[in-house]
Amino acid sequence: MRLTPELTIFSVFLILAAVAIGTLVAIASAAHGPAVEQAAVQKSGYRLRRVWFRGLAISAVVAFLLSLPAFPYRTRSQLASSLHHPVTALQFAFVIPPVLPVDTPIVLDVTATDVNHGVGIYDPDGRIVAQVQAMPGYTNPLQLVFKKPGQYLVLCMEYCGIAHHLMRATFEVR
Ligand SMILES: [Cu+2]
Repeated sequence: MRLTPELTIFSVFLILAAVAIGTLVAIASAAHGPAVEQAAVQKSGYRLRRVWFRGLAISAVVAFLLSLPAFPYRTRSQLASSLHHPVTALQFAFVIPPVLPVDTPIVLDVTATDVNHGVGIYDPDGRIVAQVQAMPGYTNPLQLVFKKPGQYLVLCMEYCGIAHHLMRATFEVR
């Protein structure tokens, strides 16, 4: 069996769910015996709360700093130096360049001429790689790097009228 991202996420979910259920069962089974006065547990409870809060705050800051280099948006200057390609959505078609470059940062300037549409881009394996809304009177810049060469599919992602389901286009990445 191949370890897909979906399978990895599902495995992590199962492990976390098992830990959460185990914790709740442990708390429930330890909660027997006579009730105690609040004053008897207040000090240790407050200390536990303080430690827990500081631990969470430090973990959040560390996770933020570690994940910052993977931030998917490029800087304004990189955006300006990328090659821009116009994409127009209309009832019921897409006007999109027939060929786009592989392994190259590009920007698709997405707009619509009539009503709102959605632009969903699928790679040759049928996986969605990008999704953006196409709105009349507004240009939505979509930054992309196509990793795989081949035939890509574009589907409308927002119900836009009677022939919405026919609204599709293809382009080649090479
Ligand atoms: Cu549509």
